[in-house]
Amino acid sequence: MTAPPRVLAIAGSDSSGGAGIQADIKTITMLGGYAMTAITAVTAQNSVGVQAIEVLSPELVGAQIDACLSDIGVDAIKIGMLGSAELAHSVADRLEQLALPMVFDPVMVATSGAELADDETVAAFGRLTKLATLTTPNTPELAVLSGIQIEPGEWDQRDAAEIVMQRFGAHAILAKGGHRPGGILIEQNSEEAWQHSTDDLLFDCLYTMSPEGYWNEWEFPHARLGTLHTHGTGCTLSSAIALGLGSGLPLDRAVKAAIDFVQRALKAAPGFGAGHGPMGHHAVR
Ligand code: PXL
Repeated sequence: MTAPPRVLAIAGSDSSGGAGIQADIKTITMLGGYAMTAITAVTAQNSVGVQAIEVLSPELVGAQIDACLSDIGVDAIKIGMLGSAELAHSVADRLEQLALPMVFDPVMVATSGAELADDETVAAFGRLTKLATLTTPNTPELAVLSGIQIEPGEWDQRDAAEIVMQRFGAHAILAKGGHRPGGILIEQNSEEAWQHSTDDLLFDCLYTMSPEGYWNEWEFPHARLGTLHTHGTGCTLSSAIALGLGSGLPLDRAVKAAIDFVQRALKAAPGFGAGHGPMGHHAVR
């Protein structure tokens, strides 16, 4: 039996199990990997909201990372919620000493629950964006990182990705289309629930810049599924990509496989909770 890829998720805990480190462990495990964690923050939350957050100390987060690296070993890293600019800087200090595939999901949630988009955070996120093999912003996060407004229309998104690359020296950006308008919502559980035409598609776009300065881009069209239960999609996507990179897949194939996993987990959502409930990682075979 070949050894499973070892993936370290540096991210926050979601008590309700749908997002954060819990989504990372489920994703990595269901895809055949070995999941390890460095927990950055503990959140009390459920499908209707976040009730409390406490960010852990940089020392404790660093000790968790070192514990995994020094014994089990790590094939790829996923970075999610960091919760403070200070913690983001200290994680960047630690990761700058490593040469591993890294996927950075630039989650902007602060201890207060408010958006973390101040100058210090953007600077620290810039360092992580430069280090990462791939950064996976949604539209609001891409707007913060690039400093430009992103209106409907693909060109703004591409311009924003190019600015992030120039501003921070980033190598690759996956601009997630889920927050953008477009794509007809398909009613969940309706007759035609999982049948769709091209009108129902939305696009995740992967942009890369080679060290020699060559630009490349890929579009990944997929259905916008008519479901409330989207909690944890970003966490799931980024840890699935990290798993793919850790198992040696090239970036575009790791992204494609991860998008497929998210789609299948969305379709298998158990319908728990009164709000935006969890996906069905457990049922993706
Ligand atoms: O998807 C962003 C995210 C990341 N990390 C934690 C979260 C969430 C969203 O709920 O709870 C811990």
